[in-house]
Amino acid sequence: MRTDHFIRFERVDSVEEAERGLLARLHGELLRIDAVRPDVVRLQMSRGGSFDPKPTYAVCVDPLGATPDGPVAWRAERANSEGEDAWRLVTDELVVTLWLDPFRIDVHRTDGSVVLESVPDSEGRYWTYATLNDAWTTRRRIGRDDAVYGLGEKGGHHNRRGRDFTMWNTDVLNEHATAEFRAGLDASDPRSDMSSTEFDPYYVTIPFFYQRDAETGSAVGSFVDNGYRGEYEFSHDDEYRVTFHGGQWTEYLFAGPSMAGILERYTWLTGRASLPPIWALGYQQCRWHAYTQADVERIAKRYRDDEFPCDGIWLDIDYMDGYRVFTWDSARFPDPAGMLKGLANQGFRTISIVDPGVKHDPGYTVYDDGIEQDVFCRTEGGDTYIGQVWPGNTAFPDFATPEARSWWGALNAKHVESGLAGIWNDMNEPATGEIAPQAMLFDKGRAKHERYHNQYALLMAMGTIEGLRAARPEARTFILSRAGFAGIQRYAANWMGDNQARWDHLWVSMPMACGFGLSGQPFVGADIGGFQGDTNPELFLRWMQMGTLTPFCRNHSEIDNIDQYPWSFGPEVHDLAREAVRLRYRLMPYIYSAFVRASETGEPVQRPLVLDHQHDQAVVDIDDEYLFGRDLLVAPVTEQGQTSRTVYLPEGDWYDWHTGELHPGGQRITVETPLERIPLFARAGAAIPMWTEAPASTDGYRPETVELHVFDPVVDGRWESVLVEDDGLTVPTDKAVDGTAAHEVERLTTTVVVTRADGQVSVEHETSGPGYAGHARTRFDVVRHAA
Ligand code: NBV
Repeated sequence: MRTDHFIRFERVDSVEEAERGLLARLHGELLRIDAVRPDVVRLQMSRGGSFDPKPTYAVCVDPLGATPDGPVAWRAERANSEGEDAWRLVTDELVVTLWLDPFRIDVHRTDGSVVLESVPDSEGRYWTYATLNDAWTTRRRIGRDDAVYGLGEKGGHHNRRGRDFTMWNTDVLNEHATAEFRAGLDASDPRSDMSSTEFDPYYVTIPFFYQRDAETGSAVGSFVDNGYRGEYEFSHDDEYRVTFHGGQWTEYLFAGPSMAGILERYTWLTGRASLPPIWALGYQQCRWHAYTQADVERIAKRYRDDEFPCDGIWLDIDYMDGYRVFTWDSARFPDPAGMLKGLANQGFRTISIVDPGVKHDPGYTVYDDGIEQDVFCRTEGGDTYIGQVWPGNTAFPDFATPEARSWWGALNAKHVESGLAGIWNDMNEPATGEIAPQAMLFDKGRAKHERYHNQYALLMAMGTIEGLRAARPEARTFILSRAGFAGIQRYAANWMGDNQARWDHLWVSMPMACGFGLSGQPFVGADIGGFQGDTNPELFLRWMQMGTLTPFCRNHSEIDNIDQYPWSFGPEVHDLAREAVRLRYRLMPYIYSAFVRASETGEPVQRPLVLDHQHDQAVVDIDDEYLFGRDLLVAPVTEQGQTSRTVYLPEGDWYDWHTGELHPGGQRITVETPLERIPLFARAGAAIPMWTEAPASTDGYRPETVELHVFDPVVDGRWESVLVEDDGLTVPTDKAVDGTAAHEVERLTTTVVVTRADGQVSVEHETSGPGYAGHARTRFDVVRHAA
């Protein structure tokens, strides 16, 4: 490639102090370096001399506004001693060095350790903008053994070091949507194989990652606030490269050194998951199938007859009239409201799919109204963009405009009036079938497709939430989304799309969920049993045993597969699957409390061992086991016929959940994996709150007793566990996404303190809070587990 296609950004012409940092001029562009928090800095480069004030909808606070740490102290310094021609921005925790010639940026912690070290390309360029393909690239140093985590929904191992990734929301199983990526790759590259666990790119884009230093265990973080197509290259020996094809360079750097701290700050910027209704944490029954109303009612009844706990019944695309969104097929569903009421009476919530594609069908009111209100995406020539999805020719709402979002929100609000409890958004990459989406313009034709492609699902969820909240301001909302962008956690849960009924796909759902969790999205789950292809009894059961210990727990499979209900594989599988689901329900107070924490601090529910044990070199690459909440360690069965497996137990002491046996941490042990159970361990010192029995559903379940399972510590120390109880359904506060609460939350918070001093264990618990409507618990039963 000829170098004159690049703007070289060689020299900084001038630097001045600005509101929160430095403002530099170079090559006709502006560069800003702002102190966001003492350990977070923002780097921004203009295009054409001006900054994009809102590159994406990811960031939901004013990054230069009030911070949880109070005012940010900073100063600017001119460094002009020998060999040094630079400006510095110094906070209490960071030193950003802006070198003037050649232009580059390095960032250190105040103790001198490296946060970011720029490296040049072969021609000495540190930061390039390629005019040829409208892309900017930056290169940084990375150690060969450093680990990389995050990037949201990605395939393969959770340590991303050694691989390259593309950021472009993609309908993974659609040959047309993936052809371009596959064509650009060698046939042997697993990223090009649609059934490989390393296929790339996926449905969701989150340009946020951690780099963990192999020598010190310290981590730094980077979030690029850019929705255009991007590439992260971690396959190079000593450097990594970040390229975005369009948009500006707006990057937040996090000094760490703790991954948990980085995640707290990242979720301060992009928001935390809204607290889900408790029923969304129950077991969910889904299947793509042309059901009738009678079929749905029969399935629901079977769950109750079998005393198999279940909270959610899901309706896929065939409930609609000819795939027209917001309609019902009246032949198959003669009385939707009656059906939904009947299901509700048995403690079921019903969730229906809503795709973005609106059938091009003059006479269909949603289409006609969309045309009338001018809320559909246009082509360059100003026509309505038409893609090919389920209904055939399809128009797409222009969610980049507030009008289209409000219009969509109102349609959703009307749709749920029939008694639906939640909305399932599919095909929102957006998937356009055989038609490439690039001709779909946004913002009334003013914005290129590329600017909003990766944000489409986020904007769709924003519109949906707006409508649901307006219709039922007191109710917590529930949306499940396939695609997403940074910040999607504020509005929706994500499932991991169309996986396959294979053991390696069961495995990959672990690192994928952990990648999501580390990237701000705690509410995730894979299709239990596997979506594509026929599952088998053993795979189904093992997947149920794992899936019931993941944040979102839904059985789902593709049309025309064999039946995949719990009762489809004979009584043994049924009963063991029911045991697994019952354990989830008994653990509900623990799971729910973990979600409360996620919504308040960003702390993930399902997470890799490295998050809580960052300095243990042994856990860096472990991704066949995970922590579920703070105190449970899950080691699923990932192979057919497996009768035992090894499990690494990190620091601490661990009780085998099933046998009660105690194992010191910091070692690898081998445990049996009989068909009845998968390895599960509780951390010594933990108090795990449980219901005494598994109800049929969470609906109206208000037990008088909650058990506190205390796992006696074997070394002296103090452990704290927190249980949060509230009604699980209403909005617990009128708090804004920035976390400020306007009044005391209607809930009860119980702190359990387990202490061991001189070999004596004591347990104390204290409950505070105003309580909540419907509260019935009168006692705790402390159940002790000792070695
Ligand atoms: O709506 C049908 C399916 C759905 O069941 C699945 O969960 C989505 O990921 N949908 C994809 C469209 C068809 C895919 C082949």
